[in-house]
Amino acid sequence: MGRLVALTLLGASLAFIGARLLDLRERINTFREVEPVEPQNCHLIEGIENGSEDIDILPSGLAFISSGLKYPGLPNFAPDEPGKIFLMDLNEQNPRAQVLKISGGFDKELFNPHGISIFIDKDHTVYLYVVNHPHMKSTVEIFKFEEQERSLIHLKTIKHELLVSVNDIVVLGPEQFYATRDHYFTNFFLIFLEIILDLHWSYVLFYSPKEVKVVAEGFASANGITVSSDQKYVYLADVAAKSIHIMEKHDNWDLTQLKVIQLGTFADNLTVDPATGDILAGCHPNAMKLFFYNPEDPPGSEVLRIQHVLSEKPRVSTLYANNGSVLQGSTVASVYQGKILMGTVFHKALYCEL
Ligand SMILES: [Ca+2]
Ligand SMILES: [Ca+2]
Repeated sequence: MGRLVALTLLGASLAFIGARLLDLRERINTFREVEPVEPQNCHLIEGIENGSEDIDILPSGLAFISSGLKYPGLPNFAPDEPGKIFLMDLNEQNPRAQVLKISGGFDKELFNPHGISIFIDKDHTVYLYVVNHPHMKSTVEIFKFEEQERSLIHLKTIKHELLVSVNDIVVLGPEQFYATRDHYFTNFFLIFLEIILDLHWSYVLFYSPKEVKVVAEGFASANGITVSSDQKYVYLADVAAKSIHIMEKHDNWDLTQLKVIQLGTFADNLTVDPATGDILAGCHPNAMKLFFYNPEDPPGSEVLRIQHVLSEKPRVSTLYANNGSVLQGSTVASVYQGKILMGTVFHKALYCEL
């Protein structure tokens, strides 16, 4: 009798896992291919070969690019090279990427940069906040940008027990930021379970030296985060749910959800077009190709523009789409005066004129 019960339980478990795996195959867009869309005058950025996961641009047109991310389960073509921050001046005729020197008491060998966010203080000092994964842990590094010297001075490392599996941040005040936790678990096997069971245990955290709290939760995998130009709304990409959440920001930093925009593609990082207020989303069209990398059939890239974000009917259009022949695994797109810069998890970076 005991054996019969055990066999029945085993059979039921296998059937359940099988059904979840079949469901997962659909959820990760296993069979999706993209139709190409390419703006004019595009070229790959020389010198960026190992990722450009996140990009943030100063109002003056200087772009910061985080490069060299090592993330469990995703490819990296230079596993022994530390990560870097590149700078590009988008006012130049042919903008080139240069590596920013880093000084201060900071272990550059362990630099594993992920999401980034610029903060400009009242005295116009520019700070770059960078999500870092030394030894696959999560910290937030604060750097001061020295424009003349083209360098970053490391000022501080922020750690907190709730700053776990951090993907992206958006800084809104001195040491005040929202951060996304993309998975609840940190163990690779448990992350896999979290994905196949479609657990919604990921959240958005508010951090300040005085208070740290979860301000929005229930996401499958909270990834890119940014704010509207007037700083009244927070935009969040739930990458695994293929959606963008529009949330209202309150004086006490709490967030309440206003609406969810379904995309049908895996939105990674989000930026706002300063000229229009539109959201730009760097997306993964097919997550299967991203996680099971095959150079013969690589993951593609897709950049969406979402207009009229706060209206009844936001309009979603495709700015860029490629099957991986040019750009693989796009994560972000950022615009400046008719130019667009697109980044990737582990591949190159593309610059186009719109
Ligand atoms: Ca970011
Ligand atoms: Ca991201």
